[in-house]
Amino acid sequence: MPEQPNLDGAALSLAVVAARFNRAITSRLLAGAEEAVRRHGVRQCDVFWVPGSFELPVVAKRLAETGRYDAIVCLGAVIRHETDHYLHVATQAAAGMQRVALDTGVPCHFGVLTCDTEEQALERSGGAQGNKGFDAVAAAIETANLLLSLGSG
Ligand code: INI
Repeated sequence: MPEQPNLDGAALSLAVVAARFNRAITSRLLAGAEEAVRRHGVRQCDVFWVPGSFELPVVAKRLAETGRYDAIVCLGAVIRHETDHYLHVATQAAAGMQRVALDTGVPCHFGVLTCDTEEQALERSGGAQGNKGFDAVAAAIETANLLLSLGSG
């Protein structure tokens, strides 16, 4: 297998699921994701919104089961507050996405920021630290192309 990633999206259909919670951040992640879709020539990309990051896996699972998508990208922003609520949201979102991928065979990507402060989240959604939405779409394209090249399991 070549070491260089295949980032050609021409054959791929993606779904992006975005959380409305902390929308000021997640809309920036979505802008980054859409930029990656354009830059890599993804054939089709549908966007869906859910209330918060906790709801990302259940919708990702349903989308994966439709058979219409080569990969799912989940976008969210979990920011630490006074209680440990955020910890449960982040942990369950991550575990749920990995479960979607392993249970369905459709890669499901973790474009969810887990930050201490809104400033850190801004830096990672189009600021000094790049855009994790863009990165998640690039990872989705590479993984989907690799899985396609391996054939059905
Ligand atoms: N959802 C997020 O996406 N980010 C958060 O930081 C967050 N915090 O901290 O509460 C959050 N909570 C909502 C959660 O995702 C669910 O929508 C809610 O619990 C209803 O199921």
